[in-house]
This record gives sequence, C-alpha cells and structure tokens, in this order.
Amino acid sequence: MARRSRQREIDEADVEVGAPQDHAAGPTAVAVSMKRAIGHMGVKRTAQTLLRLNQADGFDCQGCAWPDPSPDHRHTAEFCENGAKAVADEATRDLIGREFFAQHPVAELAEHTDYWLNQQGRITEPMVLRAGGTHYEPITWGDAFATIGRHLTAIEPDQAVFYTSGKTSNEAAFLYQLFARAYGTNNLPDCSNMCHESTSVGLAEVIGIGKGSVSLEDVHRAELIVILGQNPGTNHPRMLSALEEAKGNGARIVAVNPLKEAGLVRFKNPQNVRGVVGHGTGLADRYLQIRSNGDLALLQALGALLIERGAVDRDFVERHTTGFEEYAAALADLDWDKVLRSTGLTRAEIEDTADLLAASERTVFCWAMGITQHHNAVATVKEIANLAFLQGNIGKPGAGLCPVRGHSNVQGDRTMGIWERPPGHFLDSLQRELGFDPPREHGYDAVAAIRALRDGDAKVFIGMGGNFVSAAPDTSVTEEAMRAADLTVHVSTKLNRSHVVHGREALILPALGRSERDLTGGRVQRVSVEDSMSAVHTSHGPLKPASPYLRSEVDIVCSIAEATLGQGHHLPWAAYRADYAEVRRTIAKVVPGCASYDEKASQPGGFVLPHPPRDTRTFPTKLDKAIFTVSPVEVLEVPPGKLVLQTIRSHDQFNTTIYGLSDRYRGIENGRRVIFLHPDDITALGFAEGDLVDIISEWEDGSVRQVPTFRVVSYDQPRGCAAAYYPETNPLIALDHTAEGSNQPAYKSIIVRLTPSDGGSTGVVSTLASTYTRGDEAKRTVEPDQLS
Ligand SMILES: Nc1nc2c(c(=O)[nH]1)N[C@H]1C(S)=C(S)[C@@H](COP(=O)(O)OP(=O)(O)OC[C@H]3O[C@@H](n4cnc5c(=O)[nH]c(N)nc54)[C@H](O)[C@@H]3O)O[C@H]1N2
Ligand SMILES: Nc1nc2c(c(=O)[nH]1)N[C@H]1C(S)=C(S)[C@@H](COP(=O)(O)OP(=O)(O)OC[C@H]3O[C@@H](n4cnc5c(=O)[nH]c(N)nc54)[C@H](O)[C@@H]3O)O[C@H]1N2
Ligand code: SF4
Ligand SMILES: [Mo]
Repeated sequence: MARRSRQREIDEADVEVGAPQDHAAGPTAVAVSMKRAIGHMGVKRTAQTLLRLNQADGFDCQGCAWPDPSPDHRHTAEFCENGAKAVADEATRDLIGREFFAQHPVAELAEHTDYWLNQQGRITEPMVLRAGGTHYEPITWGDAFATIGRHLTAIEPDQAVFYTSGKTSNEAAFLYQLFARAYGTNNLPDCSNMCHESTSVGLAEVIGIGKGSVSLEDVHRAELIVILGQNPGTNHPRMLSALEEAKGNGARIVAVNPLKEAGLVRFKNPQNVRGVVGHGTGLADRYLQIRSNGDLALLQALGALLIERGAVDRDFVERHTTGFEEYAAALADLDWDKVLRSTGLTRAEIEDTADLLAASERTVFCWAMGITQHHNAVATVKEIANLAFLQGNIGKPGAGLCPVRGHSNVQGDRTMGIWERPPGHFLDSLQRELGFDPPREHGYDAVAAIRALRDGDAKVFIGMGGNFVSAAPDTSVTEEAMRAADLTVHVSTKLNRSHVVHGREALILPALGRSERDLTGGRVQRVSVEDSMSAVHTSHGPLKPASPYLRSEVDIVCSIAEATLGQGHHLPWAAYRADYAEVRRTIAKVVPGCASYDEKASQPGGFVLPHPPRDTRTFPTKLDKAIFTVSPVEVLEVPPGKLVLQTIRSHDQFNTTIYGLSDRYRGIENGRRVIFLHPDDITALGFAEGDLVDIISEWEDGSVRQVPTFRVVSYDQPRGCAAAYYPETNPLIALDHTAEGSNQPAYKSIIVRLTPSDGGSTGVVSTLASTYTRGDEAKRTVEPDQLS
C-alpha cells in the first residue's frame, strides 16, 4: 500500500459536506482501521499489534478508557476503529530525528497545525531548544536531565508545574507525583482538570468517591441506560458493543444530546453478520434533543415526576441517604416553565422518559463531556446522582453511575496521586511509608497553572505527555503563559504545538509508547493501568521501539528525580527504574485499595479496585450517607443574534492529535473549520449554508476573542445551539470561564456571534490565527507569522 505523504496541511477549500450517517461502525469502520493501520505500520506490524491489543497477555489500548470484557469473553479482534487509529499513529514507521529539526526552524513549525505536526512521525531522540535558539538540537539524555535539575534546584518548588496527560501508566504516575512531592510541591495539574473534574468533585461530595459505580456486566444487565452528553460512536466505540448486548437482553436506551449523533441511533457491529450485511441494532429508543446545558432541569423534572408517581425506592432512601426531604420539597416547587425553556423539550417527552424510568428496576446513567464542561457541571453531576438515589440505582446489579472517562489511564493517574488537591490520608500514607514530609498546601490545577505561568509565579513547566497548549482554553493567554516560562519540558511520542510554543529553553524527551517493548533495566517491564470501571491490569507492548534512544516514562521520572534531588536521595529511584515491580510494591503500601498490587494486577484480567457504594452500599461522605442535594435551575439565556457554541471532537482525532480529516458520521470530509447550526438559525442570522463566518466571543470583563473563517453547515440540533471542533475553537474560551466548584473549563457553553468572514480565505487556514482583545488593552491580532 502506498505510503502517505507527510507534507499535507489542511486546505479548507477542499472541505466536502454530505449527509450525516444514520448508524455507526459497519464494514467501513473495519476498512478504515485496516487502511490506516497498514498505511502507517505495514502489514507485519499491523498483525503484530492489532492481535495483541486488549488481550489478556497483550497491551492496553492507548485510546479511550472504556473497559475490556473479562478474559473469557474476549474476541480475537477486541478493538475498534479508533483503537486501531491510536495504535497506528503511535506505531507508525515515520520517524523524525535531528535532521528534521535542523531543516525546520521552530518559527516555521509554529505555523503548522497539530495535524501536520503529528504526521511527521515519532520523535526519536531528545532535543533541546537553547535560549535564543532558532532550531531544536540534539542533546544527550544526561545533559537533558542535568538541565532540568539545574532549573528545578534554582527555583522554589511551588514555582514548578508538573502536568500529566492521561496515558501515563500507574507506575510512571505514582513515581511522578512522588517526585513532585519529595521535591516539595502539589502542583500536579492533569488533563482530568479539563475532562471529568466536575464528576470527581460532584461524586466525591455525594457518594464519597469520585468514580463511577458500574461494571461492564452491569451495563449488559441494565433494563434502562440513559446516556447524557456523550458521543460513544466516536469516542468510546466499543461501548456500542456493550449497548448492543444490553439491547439483546431487552434494555431500553435514552440518549440525551443536542446533536443527532449517528453512534447513538444505530450500530452495525462489524463482528457479526447482522452488522456487516444487515441493518444492525437500533440503539436509542428515545432521543431527547436537549438544549445545551438543559440537563440539570431535565433531571430535576424527572425526579419530580418519579416522586409524584411514587416510583421511589423508599427502603434505599431511608437506609442509605440523607437530604431527601429538602430535595423533594424543592422539586415540589419545580418551575415547569423554566424546565421547558432550559431543556427545549416538550412536557410529553419528559413525561414519557419518566415512564421509562419508573418502569425500570435497573438503570445505568452514563455521561461524559456534554455534562462536565459547563459552568454548572458539578451541580448537574450531583443531579444525576439524585435521580439514581431516588430509585436505589446504585450498589445493585445492572444499575449505577457510569461517568465514561476519556484517556486510557486518566482514572488510574488520579488513583496514583496525580492531583493538585490530594486528600490528607494519601499524604499521611506517603509520609508514613516513605519517610518524608509531603507539602500540604494545594497546588495549581490546569487553569491556575496557566495564570501562574502568565503572571511569573511559575517558571518551569513539565508535561508528562499531552499537548497542554492546544488542549487548554484561551489559546492566546496559554501561549503567552508558556512563552513566559524559563523552561518547558515535554515527555512526548509525537510532535505537537506545545513543543513549538515554548519557554526560554525547551526540551523534548521522547518516550516509549504503550505498544513498544520496554526493556528498561535489562528486563521486560510491564506497566499497569485502570479503566473507567476501576479495573486494573497490566500491559506490555510487543513492538521493537521506534528508536533505540527512547526511554520509558518510568526511567525519565527516576532520572529527573536523581538529577534534582541528588544521587544520595533516600528514595530508591535506581531500584524503581531497574524493576517496576518495586514501584508496584510501594504502590501497595501507599495507595488505598492496592494491597498485593503487583500480584493482583499481574493475574489474568487483573483486579477491580474497591468502591464502597458499589460494593456494600456504604457512602464515605462527610455524613456517611449518600447525600441528596438541591441546586438551582438556571436557564442558559442566549441573547438575540447569538448562539451557544459547544466544542467537540470529530471522528478522526484523539483530542489535539488530528489523525485525518474525515468526520464521516456527521458528513464532513477533508476539512475541519466548520460550524454546525440549525438550518433556521442560518437563515435567521442572514447566512446561507456554505458561507464563511468568523466566530466571536465577548466577555463580561470587556475582552473579545475571535477565530476566523468557519464554514456554515446545517445540522440537526435545537435552535440557538451551535457546534464546532476542538482545538480550533479553543482561542474563544476565556480562561475564567470555568465550572463552579471544579474549575473545569466550560468548553461546551460559549456564547458567540458570527460575522461574515472578510478574510475570504478559502485556502489553508492555520489553526493558530486568532484575535484576542483584552478589555483593558488595545486590539491585538495574533497571526501565525508573529508567533515566534
Ligand atoms: N476517537 C476518539 N476517542 C476519544 C477522544 C477523542 O478525541 N477521539 N477523546 C477521549 C477523551 S479525553 C474524552 S474526555 C472522551 C470524550 O468523549 P465525549 O464526551 O463523547 O466527547 P465530545 O466530542 O466532547 O462530545 C460530547 C457530546 O456531548 C454532547 N453535548 C454537548 N453539550 C451538551 C449538553 O449541554 N447536554 C447534553 N446532554 N449533551 C451535550 C455533544 O453533542 C457530544 O455528543 O473521549 C475519549 N475518546
Ligand atoms: N475546546 C475543548 N478543549 C478541550 C476539550 C474539549 O472538549 N473542548 N477536552 C478536554 C479534555 S476532555 C482533555 S482530556 C484534554 C486533553 O489534553 P491532553 O491530554 O494534554 O492532550 P492530547 O491531545 O491527548 O495529547 C496528545 C499528545 O500526547 C503525546 N503522547 C501520546 N501518547 C503518549 C505516550 O504514550 N507517552 C507520552 N509521554 N506522550 C504521549 C503526544 O506527543 C501527543 O501529541 O483536552 C481538553 N480540551
Ligand atoms: S473503545 Fe476505546 S479502549 Fe476500546 S479499542 Fe476503542 S479506543 Fe481502544
Ligand atoms: Mo478527556
């Protein structure tokens, strides 16, 4: 098969808009997986990797956090199109080393999109950008670690920021937080701060643990599955197999989503005949096309109707909960007019959903970013919990709370202590077992880290994976913050924008990926991960590494620790590096629920971490009960002429890694700068389908943000709502626009207006061009050529 060109940029003039599809997967998904895999890896590596993916003795998919079936239920091909894309992207034979960086000045790289940067291939050796330098140059690992050590010992520990993305293994994550705390700071922001932080905060308050309460088996056995604010066909594709199985067992599904998403409508399972040649399985029995951010009102209305109909599990409520009286009293006064305005649904639709709930003995509630990325997200998460408590849908088979996590190990990283607000008992246990006094003050989360860097309060940024610059909100402000740092360090597999928007000095440290054999310390090392349902298991990659100079994340953390804390430091960094089982033995002593961690994680299928509400209906909250809460319904008012914009993923990206330009379920090919609108809004705003517009957001402090040249596309969604892809739209989101209580960026509700695009540029549009005007400053236009 022909090798792909690595020189493609996005030419938005090529965008094709077709009809959205009415189903997900089917044979196309298999064809796309194979084409991408073979194109990147060739036939042999494709066979070597895909057959080991998600197998009991293989490696864990580095895509999303959806769990694997138990070992005796696994198929030979236990992966989805996006898993195959994730593997192909990592295991690509395209490589970049010193010659590449010598040919391309950083200023030139900064003009490219994340799409182009990622295509260049795997980074093969450590690189440094010296102060005032124009190009990245090679550096030895030893000198790279010494550079980090020199910077970290020259500043106060709280002036350093240690970011983590969610692919990092439990072993590397545990050591990373251990190092940061031994060094002296809790500045451990992570991608979770931008992802399910609202879930973690909300659930911790009302059930006593910030994690979901279901197993895969529960999903299969549910009578009713409510899926709010999630697009599983693209982002958790194997969840569709679980939904199909549940349907086979008689389950009903209610989808709550402003956008009509193909993956919620119908699934053609490529692993069975019906999926390949038949119509597949219809998924959602009810599709509630809710107005953006109407979920809290919907959930309260459902609660009110259930109480009215007496569909309440009195025994559960009495034994296990507190606050029911206040909750019921508040709902008795529910303002239905507000509910209908907030949700945009009819009373009949809501009544009908209440009927389904009332009739179900076992309901699972699933949710993702459509819930967590709003200003009142914590309240909405707690409202989901209220509804579950009402019918006792927690801690019984076939029922429960199922926040579906994003990155493959984001939940594990948190379990291992990647958290800027660590609980006291975790720090006590570090202190007791490892003999040092960890800092107690809370550290910076992602948004606070940006402010600290911008304001000069932080000087060094270290990213364990991820692409912080593109993932964070308020791109111009984030870029300004990164440029103000003395040193930025990225432990990475592929090139991305965070490498080219850098501090005074910058390092790129190339790491082994999940698919690669890790022979650190001269032995085959395994790592462990935790999925969205708290199941932990080990993983080891089959492939020869992309380059002999790559190091594992564990090795990199241990080496940074030695270079910073000194060789004589009392923690056994060399022993941790030599044998990851040693790390697991330390995890066993420190992390709650991890006794005999090494043995349990290594057994086939691994083990499931304890979860008191799920296991025994005990709720370790401050009141020792599940807590009903009361939150105000607010209608997200959209002023005339404006829209509420949500920022979403296409079918061909993993977060800021843009694999390709096909969002085929939504009918978009070969381009990304589109804005989806209701057809009547297009007309009402004076535009026509296909027009080019600039998107503008205006904020209370007088600041204005703008991204140019998006093509208007009509899409089935409620009036007043709009959607466009991330990260192109991140420049629009003010840094302060975050969820109450979790400080998570409210990426899904941005009030915007559109103006005709004067640029008229239908050709290559850099993702970078954006305008940012501060309330207190003259208009400042940021163009790509001014960026370095
Ligand atoms: N292929 C692929 N897989 C991925 C990722 C990827 O980028 N690509 N990313 C991974 C990560 S880190 C994450 S966090 C997950 C994200 O998984 P998702 O949360 O499914 O991702 P989004 O694209 O943000 O989609 C959000 C969905 O919520 C809906 N929505 C938006 N606002 C509202 C609202 O107010 N109410 C309701 N009810 N719905 C709303 C949107 O229409 C959309 O369908 O996926 C993970 N898996
Ligand atoms: N507007 C908007 N913004 C959003 C969101 C949204 O919905 N809308 N979603 C938010 C969410 S949910 C999340 S989780 C964040 C994601 O934020 P991040 O996790 O920071 O971003 P990613 O794009 O997943 O990171 C990709 C980079 O990770 C590196 N990488 C990949 N694999 C490995 C590995 O195995 N090891 C190492 N060391 N590096 C690796 C590669 O260099 C790659 O370029 O974005 C957030 N930003
Ligand atoms: S559903 Fe997620 S974890 Fe499973 S194969 Fe697909 S991308 Fe990988
Ligand atoms: Mo995420």
